[in-house]
Amino acid sequence: MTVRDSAGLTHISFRDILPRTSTITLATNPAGLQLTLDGQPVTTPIQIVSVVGLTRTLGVVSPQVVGGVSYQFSSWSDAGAATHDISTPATDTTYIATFNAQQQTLQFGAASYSTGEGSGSLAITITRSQGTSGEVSVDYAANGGTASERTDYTTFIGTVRFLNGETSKTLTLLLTEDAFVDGSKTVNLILNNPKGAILGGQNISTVTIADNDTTPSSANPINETPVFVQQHYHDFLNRAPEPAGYQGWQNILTNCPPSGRDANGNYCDRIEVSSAFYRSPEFQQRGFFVYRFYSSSYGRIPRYVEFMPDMARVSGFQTTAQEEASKVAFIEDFTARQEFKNRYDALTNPRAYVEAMEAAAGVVLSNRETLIAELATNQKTRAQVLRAVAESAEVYGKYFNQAFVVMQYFGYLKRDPDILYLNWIETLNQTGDYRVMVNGFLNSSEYRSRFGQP
Ligand SMILES: [Ca+2]
Ligand SMILES: [Ca+2]
Repeated sequence: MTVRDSAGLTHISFRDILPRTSTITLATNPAGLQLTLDGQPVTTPIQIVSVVGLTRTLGVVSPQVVGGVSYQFSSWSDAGAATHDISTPATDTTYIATFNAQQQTLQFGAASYSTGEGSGSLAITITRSQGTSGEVSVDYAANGGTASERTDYTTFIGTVRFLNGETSKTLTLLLTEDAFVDGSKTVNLILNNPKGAILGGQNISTVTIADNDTTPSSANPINETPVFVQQHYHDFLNRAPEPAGYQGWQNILTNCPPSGRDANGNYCDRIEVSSAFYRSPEFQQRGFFVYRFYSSSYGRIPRYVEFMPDMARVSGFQTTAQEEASKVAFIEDFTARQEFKNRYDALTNPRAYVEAMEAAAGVVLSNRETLIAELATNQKTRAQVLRAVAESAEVYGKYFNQAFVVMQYFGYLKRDPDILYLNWIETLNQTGDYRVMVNGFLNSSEYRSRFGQP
């Protein structure tokens, strides 16, 4: 301040002006969410020293998404509106904004579906609401109803994943054409085990399949070429046929001479077409891919109930990138299962881990030392090493015939193998001739009775 006397002389003196202040603390419940102070975003908790009596504006960011969860503003501890002014109090004061977590919801797109037995397939929708950020997943399955998964539809079980931003996914219920006059059938679908989300109210759905047969018939639909080809897509690739492939296989069968061999002497009959589904790159890279994780980890065949949901994760219409992401997610799930953890979690030594898989699979890996070194130096994760073993030439070669036989049971008969499967493996290993085996399954009354009179 400056002091001036009557003669005009001045004296300048400095004094600190110390206003009265208090500390304002801003916090949220749950902790750590964003708020605004005087219109500027702040991350809580935060403390601000403010002059007593000064007006400050408290506000909220709502909704806000943290860790895939959407948070909605509920209330302030001083009962103010979402955005409201306060006069800085004389004493230190805490203001807490309470938010409600709004979980993402997964449910069926419809409470019921209806279709006809001859329609081949039915699209089932799963929707995501209350937010679309992050990756979430849910298991789905057919669970009861009057329809049978041997004669009316293809085993329907798996996990559906929503990537960041995806709001709906379509599953396909594959339908079986039969000759039975058995009226409408129902399939109850359920969702369970949601991850990163909760189930919506519509977590069950009922499918009604109308019969298309009115007169008992001794003709078996599997004798019809279109039905035969379609059923192979269902049973071996777990998907509906795409038009070009569907027509292509029908043409091969339609044009195949009675001898069963084409002009070049190559087989073109039902046995050959049927076996082509197992030998197809699509099956090899998907169905046989998941199969080999059981070979590599446990040296055992998968059970039907294990194999079908695993195969469903990687099958269907997927781009290369989607298929790769599905495979990575499958491996993550596989290695988190109790059987795998019981067997491998204790084997923290890289050599012990790799050699245990070698022993389980009963192979000698040509790249064993490389895998051990890559695991030891963190160039590969444990899951990636497992995948490398499953994709090794040794495991592929050793289990090709075994999986071929097992898939005869899974694909044609929709069940686990019986003890005879060992004989078939021995025959295949000795002769390399799959035609006798495929012929046997195709013409078995167990297979044919899925569709009509055997
Ligand atoms: Ca029918
Ligand atoms: Ca029918």
